[in-house]
Amino acid sequence: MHFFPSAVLAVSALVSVASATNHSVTIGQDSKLTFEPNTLTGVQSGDFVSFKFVSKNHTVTQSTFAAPCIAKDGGVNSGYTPVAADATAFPEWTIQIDNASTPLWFFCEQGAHCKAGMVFAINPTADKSFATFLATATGAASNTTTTTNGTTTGTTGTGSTTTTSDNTTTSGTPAAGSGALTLSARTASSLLAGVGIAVALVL
Ligand SMILES: [Cu+2]
Repeated sequence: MHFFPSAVLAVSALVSVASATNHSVTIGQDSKLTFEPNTLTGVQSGDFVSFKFVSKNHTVTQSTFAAPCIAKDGGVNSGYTPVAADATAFPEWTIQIDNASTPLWFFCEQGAHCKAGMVFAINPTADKSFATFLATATGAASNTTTTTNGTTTGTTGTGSTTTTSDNTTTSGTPAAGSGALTLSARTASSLLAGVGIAVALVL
């Protein structure tokens, strides 16, 4: 019998390609202001994250841990993605994670959705937790509870759903294909340069 080392190499290359995972996130399930799930952990470099918009008009906009509701300079952005009430097909926006070694933070730019807790994180840590990110977004982190004349006021930080108008604001520029779609500072010489951050909006 002959042994073919090249066959072994071919198999190992296939395994490597097949290891990229696709993570799915649903946006606006049951017309709520939500990313479901709102946190992904264990995401690896090279993995894909697909966002499916199922109601209203939301965005997936990259931000920072310190400023959850402000678009990050040079960050990725799906742009406003409206979904008709009677829609039967739903837009999907997919990013490939170039560098999963640090947490990535996102929010919805629409109206007051972020302040209502419409935020999302990839690989949060103990130091930079999703709970803290959410509390910063909703303002719970900076508010203090005060007691005046026996009446306790202040925020609870529960992130409960706030009713807002979702159908009035449709401004904004869809960013698909804008060319500013890099999730990391990796250089062009990286292994993933060929695919880079692949972003696709599929209707
Ligand atoms: Cu939204």
